[in-house]
Amino acid sequence: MPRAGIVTVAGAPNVGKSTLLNRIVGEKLSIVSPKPQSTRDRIVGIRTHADVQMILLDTPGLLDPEYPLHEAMRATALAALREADVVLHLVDARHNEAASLENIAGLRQPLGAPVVLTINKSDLLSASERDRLRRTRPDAAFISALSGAGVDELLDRISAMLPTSPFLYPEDEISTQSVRFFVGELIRETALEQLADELPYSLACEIEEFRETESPVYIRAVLHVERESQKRIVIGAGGARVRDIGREARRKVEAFVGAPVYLDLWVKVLRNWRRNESALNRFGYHVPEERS
Ligand SMILES: Nc1nc2c(ncn2[C@@H]2O[C@H](COP(=O)(O)OP(=O)(O)OP(=O)(O)O)[C@@H](O)[C@H]2O)c(=O)[nH]1
Ligand SMILES: [Mg+2]
Repeated sequence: MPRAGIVTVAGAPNVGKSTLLNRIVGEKLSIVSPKPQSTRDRIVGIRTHADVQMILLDTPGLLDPEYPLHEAMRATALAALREADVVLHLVDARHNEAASLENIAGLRQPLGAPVVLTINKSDLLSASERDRLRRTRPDAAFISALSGAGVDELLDRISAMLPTSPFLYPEDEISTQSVRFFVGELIRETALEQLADELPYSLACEIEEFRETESPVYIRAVLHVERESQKRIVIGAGGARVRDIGREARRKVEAFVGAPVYLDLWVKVLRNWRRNESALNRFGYHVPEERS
């Protein structure tokens, strides 16, 4: 009998959740950044292998909300936890995290799904540190999402935990999100790479137009920032920085859509959008009515 189900990857910011989703699906779907809070949405990745189909949900890192965007991110992560058949609680091998996922997520009730503690970035430990951690956490999975070490064993383990079920999606499907969504994420990722530390939280990318049937594919995108001073930084002297971001983002988008692309990239100020519910909704970030 085939197996199929939802595997939600959750944990603190920056522990490697998105890197793991990309590794498991075998495609660069979810954006990755050395800066925390890069993922803001639930990202769906599908892996069909032999008679097992996993629907992986990458989630925003769990943190105490400081403003409405954080509330939306947290609600998204909690909803993905509620949907899960299996939860991977990802932690960074270098952090001494004893807290349960229920604690980190501030859940009042235990999770319905089984939780596999997954210790990532184990490539950054020495052999002796790894052995010591293995002894203290005998039931944890040890992996490196970056190198792939331990990931096959982890997949075997979670496959056996999924319910018997027919496949939920066609075998060649790798996500349920639109190309347009991923294009916006790739542009935001590129901007994160090229900008200084104070900016990442203030960036949002909106795709205003996407003409897929044209050659080159025409995409008009806007990078929104929160203040005029940030706009000046993103544009750079004589427009140099936004041109660099656009050039690099176009390269990534072309690889993703498999066609030449004309990327028309703009920078605009949407004052304090992270705290503005209608702006958040416009970008697809939904603040829960009832705050948990
Ligand atoms: N050395 C090492 N680095 C890793 C590993 N996995 C992820 N990283 C790095 O850790 C950083 C964060 O990775 P992400 O995948 O963006 O982490 P995340 O948990 O999705 O982060 P948020 O979405 O911001 O919560 C990036 O610089 C990755 O390259 C790993 O196994 N080993
Ligand atoms: Mg992420």
